[in-house]
Amino acid sequence: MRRDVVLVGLLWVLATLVGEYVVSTLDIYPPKAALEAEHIDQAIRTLLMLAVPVFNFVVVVMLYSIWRFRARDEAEVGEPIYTHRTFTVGWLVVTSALAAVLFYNPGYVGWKFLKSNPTADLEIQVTAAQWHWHITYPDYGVSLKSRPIGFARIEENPVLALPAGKRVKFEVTSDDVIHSFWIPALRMKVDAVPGVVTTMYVTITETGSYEEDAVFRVQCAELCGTGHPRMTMPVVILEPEEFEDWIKQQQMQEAMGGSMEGMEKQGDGH
Ligand SMILES: [Cu+2]
Repeated sequence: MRRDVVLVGLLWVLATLVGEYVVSTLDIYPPKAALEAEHIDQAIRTLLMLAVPVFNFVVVVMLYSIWRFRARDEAEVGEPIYTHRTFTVGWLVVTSALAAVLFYNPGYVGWKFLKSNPTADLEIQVTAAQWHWHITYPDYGVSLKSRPIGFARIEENPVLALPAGKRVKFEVTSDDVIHSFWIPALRMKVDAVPGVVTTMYVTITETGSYEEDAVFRVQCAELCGTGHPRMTMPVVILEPEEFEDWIKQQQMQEAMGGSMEGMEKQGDGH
């Protein structure tokens, strides 16, 4: 038995070293375009690094037991095991300690970072409804409205433009059920709740567009009915000067009563 414990211990250490190497070097993270995104990816990395030893312990003990203690000829019922106090208490203490570490960081530290700076260069209002987004730039009198056409034809929807290097405040609400406003490239997401305005601050760092990567899109992230996956629209992040040009273009279009009104007529009449 002692030999088994030593062997399992060695296998566990080996599997953990390999696992830690993989999760700390493997780049599974899609393009990111916000300061907050760095922190969120780092939080996922931390979670994986703490999960590796626990996961490997369970898997190594299980596989070793299946291999070493399997019934070879005739199956017989072994001695019953009632409890192992040291192991039970040890397991509880170690896993609780790991959870406590996570509650503090990235939990509390990350939450404080996301909430610590309520200033913004630009304000954007977002109203969700089954199944479209209504986006308004109140400082510029520009508004956009998506239609529920989904991922395959996402390019037919108006584009949500954001300026790189600026801090943006999103004020989010809903006209009907709970939705969730999510831009994967920013890694940030906030629920859209009817009767409540939720806020989300994001510091945009990089330019990018939907053509480059599908993470540059708005996506509803709270199941809200049959049209839920179709609540999507492309995002483009522009240099500030290009963003100003984009705004002027939108203002001109709106002044001409052009595309926007046409789009609303084609919409579902919301
Ligand atoms: Cu939804």
